[in-house]
Amino acid sequence: MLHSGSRLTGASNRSANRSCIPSNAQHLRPVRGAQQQQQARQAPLVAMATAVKELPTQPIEGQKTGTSGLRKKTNVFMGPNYLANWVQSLFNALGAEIKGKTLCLGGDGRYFGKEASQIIIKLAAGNGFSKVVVGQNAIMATPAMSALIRRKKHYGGIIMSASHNPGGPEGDFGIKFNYTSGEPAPESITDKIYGETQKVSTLKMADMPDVDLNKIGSSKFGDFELEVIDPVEDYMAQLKEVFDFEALKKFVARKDFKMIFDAMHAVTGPYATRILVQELGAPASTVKDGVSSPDFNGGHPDPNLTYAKELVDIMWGANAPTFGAASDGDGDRNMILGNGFFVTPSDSVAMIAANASCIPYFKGGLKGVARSMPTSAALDRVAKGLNLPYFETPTGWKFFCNLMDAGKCSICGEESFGTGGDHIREKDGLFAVLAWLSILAAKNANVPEGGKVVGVKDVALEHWNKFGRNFFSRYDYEEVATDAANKVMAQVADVISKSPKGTKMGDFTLDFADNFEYVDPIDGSKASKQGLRFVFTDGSRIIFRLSGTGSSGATIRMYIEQYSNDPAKYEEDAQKALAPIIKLALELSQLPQLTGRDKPTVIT
Ligand code: VG1
Ligand code: CO
Repeated sequence: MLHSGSRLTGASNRSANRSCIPSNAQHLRPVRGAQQQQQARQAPLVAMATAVKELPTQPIEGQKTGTSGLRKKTNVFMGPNYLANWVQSLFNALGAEIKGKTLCLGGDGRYFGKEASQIIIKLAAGNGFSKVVVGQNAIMATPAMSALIRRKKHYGGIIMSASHNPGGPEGDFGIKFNYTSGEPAPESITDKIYGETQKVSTLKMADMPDVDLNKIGSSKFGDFELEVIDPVEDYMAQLKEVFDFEALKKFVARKDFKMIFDAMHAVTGPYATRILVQELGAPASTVKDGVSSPDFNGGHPDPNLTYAKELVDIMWGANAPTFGAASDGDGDRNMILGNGFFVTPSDSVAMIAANASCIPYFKGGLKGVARSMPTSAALDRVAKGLNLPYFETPTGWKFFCNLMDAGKCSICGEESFGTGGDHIREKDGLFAVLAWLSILAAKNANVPEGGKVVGVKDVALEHWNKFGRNFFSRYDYEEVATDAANKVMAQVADVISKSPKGTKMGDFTLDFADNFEYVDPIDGSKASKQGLRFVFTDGSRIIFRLSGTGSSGATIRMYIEQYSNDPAKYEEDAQKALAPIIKLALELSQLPQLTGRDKPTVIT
């Protein structure tokens, strides 16, 4: 049924508004002038879509963005006005520039995402966006959002995700904003949003019905347009510009090559199925747990050796595939495995950079590379070898984006299973998978089918033999009492304050110790207190940070790195090779005594 004035060009579902916004609207303020006001009297449903309700609200404490957006328990987000307050604060922070612009929307499919979308769409319309583009069923992987914003030149996007954190009513929900070049909002914006959350008083919501997010197409609500799109299309088009899909297809078709990709019941299921199975022709069984579910099947969609255990078992089992990979809740992380072999993310980004000529997009050479501070210096060694500029940034993808925008960085990565390139402005799980596939395809180009396939471990050994090996490990102590975690950090800071250059610590001699600070070389913005670090004269490092992505308690991250150029050691287990420096780190931090934890929750 079409209502007068409602130019319905696609799907629209006039179901009841079930948002948690209280219906005690104080003012009903027409925003589109007298004509619409006239219509408001004649056709209430249409008028609702063109009017804006101003709902009173009050600031809610603690809506501070962490490393990557605002993350809280789902039931907190579902509380009265919790989500709406943050989104309204975002729009207030962005100010007049949003008028008439297009906002993108989507998320990792976790519980509450669809309901949240309805609230966000109404707020976007009520605050002056002329259009919202939303992924079908409110789905949009994080890298896909970045690709969409860039390719279609949209104003920005809201991603509903708590990434690798568990989902569901008992799990976490999250939200973040990506800006015009597809990048996670820089701190200048997130600080402003937080400021707005402390004074927000009015929610501006378009008075329109809930929309059908299942059907692809456009709907109009007065002047406001909503378009539901295929969430894979732009992303795949982007990847096709980066990789040689024909060459990858040929490689995947080899009978002596098998791969497996674990989507962990999260957002990459439909993406991996389209790209790996439909485009590259891999068998359907290549994608493991490819059907996304709102609570990730009760799992923890974090692609590491602990939470992706099923994949690990397959890759260490009999008849293991040559290549295995996994991605996280929102599709921006990746884990790369070979047959019985784990590539640390720090090594992975270094190896991709060293082999970048296997990827058409990088054929002209790399502009530069960058890594987050706790990430091992394996990438620096490649940069030195290739005579490339390289950068060390704080933890969090947003810090890479100015470098990429300024044309100073082509490939970057974080030790936390994040790898990416300047084709978009987010870390990109499937990019890493296709990058490794491209490397393997190139290394096997001259290996006849049935010959000895060059595998992931062969690529790693070749790399270490050229550059040496940066042994690396991260210990995560999750859900530590905040007090105890603060004590550990205070203890480490205390040791730092008493340790001048030259101090002997175990077998190591201190070069310097500090709390990492970064001055962005492009805009001069400063980020301080980004991690306590000990850097030794041989390049070995011990680093402590508190996580900024958790929703309750504290997570302590301890990062350990030691370099070796002794070929006899290259195949040694990292935990064994690093045992003395790990012992030193635990001693100087007094972590076991202060937290009561004798072992970490996750070892990478
Ligand atoms: C963690 C990682 C960091 C990453 C961030 C977001 O942050 O350490 O490298 O950028 O998660 O990743 P923290 O503050 O918990 O250490 V994801 O996949 O959430 O978007
Ligand atoms: Co993620």
